[in-house]
Amino acid sequence: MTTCDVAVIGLGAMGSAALFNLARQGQRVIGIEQFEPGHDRGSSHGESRIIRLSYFEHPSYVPLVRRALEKWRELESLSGETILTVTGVLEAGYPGSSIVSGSLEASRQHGLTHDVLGAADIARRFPGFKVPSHWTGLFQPEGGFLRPELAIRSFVRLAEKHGAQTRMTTRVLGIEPLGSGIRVRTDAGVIEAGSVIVATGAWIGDFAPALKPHLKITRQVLGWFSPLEPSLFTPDRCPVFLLESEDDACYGFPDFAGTGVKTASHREGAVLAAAGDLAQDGGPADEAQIRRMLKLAMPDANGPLRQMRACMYTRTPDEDFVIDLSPVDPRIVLASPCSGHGFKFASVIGEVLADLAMGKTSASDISRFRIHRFAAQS
Ligand code: PYC
Repeated sequence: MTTCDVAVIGLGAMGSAALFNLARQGQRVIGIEQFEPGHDRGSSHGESRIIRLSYFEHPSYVPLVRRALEKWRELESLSGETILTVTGVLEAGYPGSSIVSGSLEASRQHGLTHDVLGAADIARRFPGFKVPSHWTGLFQPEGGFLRPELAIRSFVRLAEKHGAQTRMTTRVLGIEPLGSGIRVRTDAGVIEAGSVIVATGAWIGDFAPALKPHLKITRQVLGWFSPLEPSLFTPDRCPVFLLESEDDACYGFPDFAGTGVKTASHREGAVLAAAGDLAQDGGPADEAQIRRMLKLAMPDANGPLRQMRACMYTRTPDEDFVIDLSPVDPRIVLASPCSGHGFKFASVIGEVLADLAMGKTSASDISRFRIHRFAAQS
């Protein structure tokens, strides 16, 4: 049997970052991943993820995202890779848009740089956007996009450089608290760890049965479109965007890689019974739904479809994250149901998880993400 200080189950966004943070602090750490780092069967694939500071979901996320930004810059400097591209983020919507009002509130509370824009201002400043005349918007210059697959592979590579062991294409069959540690049974042998981080994304219910009834796994389809006017959608002219109409909320990215403008709905997709049910089966109904927002607000991006990809959100009832010690055993740290907006925080969540697994209190405020908030619903 192999022993270690910490075993990290799941080397996606959060797990790979935790592995790196533990290894660089000299912990004997083993990372276990059922596929390969940067795989396309979970929640962190598809070329790009948003980072934004004026956080419409709640102003209390702002300090966390500030720290995440610092940690992404650190990853870039240690890995020599370009992980973060600052394009600014444009949010626009109908008069009742909670994206625009929430973002404005977060900006004001935290003194973040932002511009409030009307529909005509938006068209002047970002000519790829022709939003309905009654919409308003907000531009935050500090946001942009991250490269998820590259980030995950960089974390794993740096962790291995610091001595982390990894077990790829290895399935965890069960975790069992013992007096001496936590036993992790895999299809390639048994590991005994002082503590365990479970960062398995949509698979977390398999390891935390009490959490499972509170989670919903949804299928979300991303589409890439060749713009009709390509010059309007390069990263220097087209920021990352979130758009909210009366019946949909979409997000997307400029064409930064010659692969097209990528966009998707943030609204709840079809519910999957299990994470393993995700298939790459985007079809005409998905395409039609994505195109509705392009037609409404970005007609010059509404060109030929290049590709569609499906990924998963693991949603909590309040759409906040779960980052906490397991109620079963405090040597088990649970993380990662991130309700579709978690990737940007992976760099700081990795730091938080490493602290929790080493029995420390995190310097970041994670009180919003406690498991006991679901107790009333049990
Ligand atoms: O992570 O900011 C985000 C996001 C917004 C919509 C989908 N993901």
